[in-house]
Amino acid sequence: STRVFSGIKPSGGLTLGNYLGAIKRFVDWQERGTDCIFCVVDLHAITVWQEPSELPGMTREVAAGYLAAGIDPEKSILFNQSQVHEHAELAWIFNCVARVGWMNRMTQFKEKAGKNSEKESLGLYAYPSLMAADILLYHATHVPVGEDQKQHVELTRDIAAKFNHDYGTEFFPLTEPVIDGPATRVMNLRDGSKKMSKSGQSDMERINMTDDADTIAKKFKKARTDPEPLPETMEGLKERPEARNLVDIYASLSDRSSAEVLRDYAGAGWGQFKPALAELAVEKLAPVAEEMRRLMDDPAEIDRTLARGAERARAIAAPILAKTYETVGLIRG
Ligand code: AQP
Repeated sequence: STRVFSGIKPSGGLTLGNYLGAIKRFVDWQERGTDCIFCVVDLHAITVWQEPSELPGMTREVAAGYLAAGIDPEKSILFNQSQVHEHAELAWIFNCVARVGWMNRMTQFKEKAGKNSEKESLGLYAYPSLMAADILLYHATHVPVGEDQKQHVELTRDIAAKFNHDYGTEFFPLTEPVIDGPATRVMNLRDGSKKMSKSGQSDMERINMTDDADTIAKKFKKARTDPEPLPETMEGLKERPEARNLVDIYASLSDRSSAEVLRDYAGAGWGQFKPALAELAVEKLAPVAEEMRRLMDDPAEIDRTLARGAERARAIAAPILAKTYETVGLIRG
């Protein structure tokens, strides 16, 4: 049967990319009645340095983002990864299944590490193996993610297949990445060749879910574009990454396709389109941001929600880890 798992790293404030590429789609899965597990993947966040005094606040902000956008902790399981120690344990088993050569092909590591990869943490390198554990610990069948995570979900399939093959079992499912909708790769507002990231250098590159109306308007106004007006068809957006990005964002926020948005705005200049986009973004994000602030005013309540979710998660995870250990031949007293 279908089970969805996905996660978000508390490595900074949530962006419009996380919202459109991930959270908004998670809510759709939940509303379709699917069995869903959503995680704040704090063990992933510490693959790069996180200030210990700031990490709890960022973890709560991601939890608040999920809740404010419509994840219902009664319908879905919502928790933070480090409270279910089975994630780290299964990741170790997968470190022994995955091959070094597989990790070497991961483009996200190459992008994050740049030329000086010797100075990166071993955790950053092994990140996809922990991600495979996150997913397979629940025998998840579908993982909705943004385009940037596709390669990692494919690696999860490779790890599952090799485990199954090596141990002569069909224990782990071959999970499907689900990458759909018009905003699977929201781009940086100042450089249409890079994706919008929480940890990108300048705040002007991204829309944060908690930005106020003036900030959102200012960021879209200053967003880089070309001088041409909007074309009539999608064909006309080819080779225009910045224009394409803003149209895709508009489409995703309004639950329409990019082609439909172009039908309304064909021939419009940026002086017309950008304010309309800012207004739409404020209309959609302001209520979510307000609810996030309300939730973050009561950190103890967020912590209780995460702890309850962790208990429910562990009830699924513990027997799957126990069976894995037994399969591998590890004695359990
Ligand atoms: N720009 C994006 N467009 C669409 N989807 C995106 N996602 C992230 N950025 C975009 C999706 O959000 C989910 C959570 O991502 P993550 O927090 O686990 O890690 P990430 O992909 O590395 O996100 P960031 O924002 O770029 O974080 P930093 O800067 O810390 O590395 C995933 O489903 C992801 O695809």
